[in-house]
Amino acid sequence: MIARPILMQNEKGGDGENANRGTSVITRTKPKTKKPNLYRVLLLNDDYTPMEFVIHILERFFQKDREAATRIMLHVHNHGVGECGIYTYEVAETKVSQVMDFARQHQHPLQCVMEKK
Ligand code: TYC
Repeated sequence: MIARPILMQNEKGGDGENANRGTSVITRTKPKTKKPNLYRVLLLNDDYTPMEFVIHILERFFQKDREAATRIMLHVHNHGVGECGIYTYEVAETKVSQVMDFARQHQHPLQCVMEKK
């Protein structure tokens, strides 16, 4: 880890009278930024939700074009589960709620879940 200077106090420079008198530089050993925890949002297969509805979900809530949406839907259909996207906790939670609410409104049993990466 690279120690980076973060604060320099009371350094005046110039004629030398005040330069660096009683001052110090402190450094941090940790980077200031932290990687956020990321979560996969997954769709689960079922026997009843229409393929076209799942494609619509992927376009509407996961910004997929028709080709990507169709590919993901078929992956879920053939393998039982598939990834819609990877997001921070709050975004993933919102996507899951939006999908579950929309599916319920249309009386489809589609299931959407999130899992920590
Ligand atoms: N298996 C469904 C069908 O044959 C299609 C489907 C795909 C359902 C993906 C859910 O997450 C899903 N109509």
